[in-house]
Amino acid sequence: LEAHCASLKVAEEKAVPWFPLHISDLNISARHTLQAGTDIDADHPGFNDLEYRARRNELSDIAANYNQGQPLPHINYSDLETQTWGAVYNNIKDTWAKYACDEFNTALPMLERECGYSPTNIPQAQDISNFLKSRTGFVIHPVTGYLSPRDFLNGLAFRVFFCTQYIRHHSQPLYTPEPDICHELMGHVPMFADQDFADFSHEIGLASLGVSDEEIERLAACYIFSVEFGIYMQNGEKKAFGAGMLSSFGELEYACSPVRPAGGTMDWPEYRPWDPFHACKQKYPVTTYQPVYYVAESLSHAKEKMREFTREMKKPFHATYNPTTQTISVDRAI
Ligand code: HBI
Ligand code: FE
Repeated sequence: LEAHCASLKVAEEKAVPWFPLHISDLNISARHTLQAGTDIDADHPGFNDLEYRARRNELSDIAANYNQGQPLPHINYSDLETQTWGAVYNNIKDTWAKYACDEFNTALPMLERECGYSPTNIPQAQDISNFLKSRTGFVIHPVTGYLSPRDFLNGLAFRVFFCTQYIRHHSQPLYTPEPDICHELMGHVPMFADQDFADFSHEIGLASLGVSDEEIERLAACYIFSVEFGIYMQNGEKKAFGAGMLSSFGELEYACSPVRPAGGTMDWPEYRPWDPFHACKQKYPVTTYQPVYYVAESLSHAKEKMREFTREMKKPFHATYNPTTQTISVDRAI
């Protein structure tokens, strides 16, 4: 611990931004929430619902008291919460069969079998974490809400997925202004069960440690156009691997359908070949469908391209992760 504190002190003196060195440091990252579950805005569908807000506070407290390595808190979801989950699940499941990538559709039946994924049950974080750990080494750490891009990406370096536990408001089951359990469990979790995807995410995480705010911004854009909105070509057809689409029936159809819905007014988005050097500068809206998607050739191709990008980033050091000791090592004094 002393050595750890000393190196952090040196890091501060040389103006390398703070970053976690041991997995337990993620307790600090997790508590840096930008938007805690408790401070939802006036335009949030649950803003005037006191019962909903009390529930959010309750789940926030549970996440805020969690420490890395402890058993994950079991949440007793109410019937209303489970119905909201079911509305999202039933709305999207047929579209997964059509437009989700193979890796997603391979993981889904395993999650149904081993973790209780179904329209009538919200799966528990501990079951998912055990499952992912055995497949790709990823584990779940509960958070109260949206983290800064830096804190969020830093977690990936330890193969930790910061995951919210609350659910969107029941009045608008197909809409959420923030990440919620439907987005995390339906969008992200199945992809973390794939080795190439897990390695891809880990790569972004390692590249995020100790870099400047400008580099974080570039990396976060790459993350958005891959982990959140990535597409790749599978046998000549567009398939989604991004969680933003995999948890939204509307955007999944919009981004991957080979035709526009009859009589609809939807324009085509623009499709560009996956190139992190380009995607890192691309702006993205947060409240509408994406006007631009980057399309990779495969997950391993997406990963190779990402590696070229992270190799050329301005980094204070090269970081590696030792899963046995759960520590980060850097290749020179900082
Ligand atoms: N925080 N809790 C949480 N969940 C996310 O999915 C998330 C985040 N912070 C940033 C983020 N995602 C990304 O959009 C990038 O900015 C890294
Ligand atoms: Fe997400």
